[in-house]
Amino acid sequence: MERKWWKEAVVYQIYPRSFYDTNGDGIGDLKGIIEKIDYLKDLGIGAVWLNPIYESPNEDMGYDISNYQEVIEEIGTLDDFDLLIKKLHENGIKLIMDLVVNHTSDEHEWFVESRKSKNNDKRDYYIWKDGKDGKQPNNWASFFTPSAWKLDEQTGQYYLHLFSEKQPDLNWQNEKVREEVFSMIRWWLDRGVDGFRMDVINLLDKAKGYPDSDKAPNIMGYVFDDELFANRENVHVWLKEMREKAFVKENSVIVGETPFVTVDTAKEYVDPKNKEMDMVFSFEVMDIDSGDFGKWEIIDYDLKKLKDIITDWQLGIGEGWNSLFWSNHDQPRAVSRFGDDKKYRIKSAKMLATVLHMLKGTPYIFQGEELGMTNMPFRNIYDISDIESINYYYESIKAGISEAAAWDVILKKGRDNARTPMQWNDEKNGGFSTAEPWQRANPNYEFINVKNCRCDNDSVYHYYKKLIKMRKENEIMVYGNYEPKHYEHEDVISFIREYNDLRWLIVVNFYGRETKVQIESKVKALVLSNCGEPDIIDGILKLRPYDAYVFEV
Ligand code: TEU
Ligand code: CA
Repeated sequence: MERKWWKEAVVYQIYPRSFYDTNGDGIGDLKGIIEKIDYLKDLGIGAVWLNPIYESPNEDMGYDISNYQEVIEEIGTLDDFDLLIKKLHENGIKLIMDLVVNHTSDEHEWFVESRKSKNNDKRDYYIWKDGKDGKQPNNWASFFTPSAWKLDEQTGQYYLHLFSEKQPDLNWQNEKVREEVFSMIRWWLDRGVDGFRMDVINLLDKAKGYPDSDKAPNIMGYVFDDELFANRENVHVWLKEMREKAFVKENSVIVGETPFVTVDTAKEYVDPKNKEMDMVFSFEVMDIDSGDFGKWEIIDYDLKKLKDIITDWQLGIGEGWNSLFWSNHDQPRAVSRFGDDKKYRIKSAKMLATVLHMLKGTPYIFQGEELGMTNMPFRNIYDISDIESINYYYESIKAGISEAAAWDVILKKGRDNARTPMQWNDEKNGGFSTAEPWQRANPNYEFINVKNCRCDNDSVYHYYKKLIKMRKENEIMVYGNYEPKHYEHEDVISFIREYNDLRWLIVVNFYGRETKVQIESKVKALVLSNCGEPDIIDGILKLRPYDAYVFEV
């Protein structure tokens, strides 16, 4: 297995608007990240993934870019950016930017031009179609709105938007579009960027001729059929072209954000000999509790299903490499979703951290996860800024879902849960800003915050720090083989990592009830636990709620 910096590093995801505000406007900024580099350094992470900082009208919080080569004013300037890179590098931290090239903002000059007339020279930068029988060109649903098409009065044609109406999809069939994107990537790499996380990169190629889907429509009457817009043939062609023409800088990393991939489809993206991408984010774990209506329908699942997904990816990625994460800016807080954010908050957050760092792949920590930050007690829909949640709320009520039911899903799954301010201390707004923050801080900043965590050796923070340090000192955590264990056990996640002659056994109790496991191998030493010494009698390990152990066996 080839050694790479991005296999060895732990990546820390920063959502800049909510990280740290230095100029008192309630919005986190690049200067704020610079001020907190000591914090990142102390935590020990090797790379930062920065959510979009480009010029944007913020319809979708920066995922609607109106200028790829400028920093949005409220977050900073290109000078701040250059300084940030310089300081990160001085501290041995790499920078991965977030790039959104499946779509732009409708305020991007390309689209402003494109919509002007049918023969504008940028017309073909986007996907324009005539309507069918006075309706949309086809029955496709979008992620954020009922239909994926919007009629533009000016020319009487519809444009495709897989996300909001203010996020028109770029036409990747057009070679000029690809050249523009590649040269922009080279421009950022020249500035010192170490790689990109590429937003919905597997959606670039849409089904030829834009046919109707023959699958069943959703409650809004449209069809969300990923087969018609995800993982299609040309994505691979264009990714190869991109790697070759844009990623001219050696060792720069490409992490694809790829909804709807399975390990089989992912393999093709990350197999090193294909020269496409280095890692992808899979959402199979994130979708585990979602029903037919996507994330908006929450269903029960059992641990077996979670283990099946994890094991499929661990064993099936081949020569490729996995990304590991429990949460990001689109997901609820990890401890609230997969642990217990009340009685066992600290313990269960550490259990999740153990799994995250002990599996094979690169761990991604979402800001605040290392404190055990929780979901937000939003009061009502007026507390919500996220377009996805807001649109879902009104559209689903229109379609007959009760207000209470719609609100309940937003509380549990809404993206704003992840986007509340980072909790630095117990002062006003958790020390994030002296002004009213763009998103209200979670009131539990009074006790969940960086300051408290740092002076408490038993905190979630110190546990993360320890795991990150262990990764640097123990190659087994990076390059060791993975082998599932105790697979049929209903309460535990367990596996072996093996490297040369060394074997580590990981056993965690995923639930808040007691359980036990028969350990077959002889335990030589305790490597790590979130709960002190193990209770093993006659090979039987007793586990209290959320206990997590790593043994040398
Ligand atoms: O998300 C892509 C994506 O698939 C989302 O629909 C995701 O599954 C959803 O937000 C989960 O609720 C990326 C970005 O991460 C997201 O923030 C953007 O809104 C989206 O692309 C459009 O650019
Ligand atoms: Ca600010």
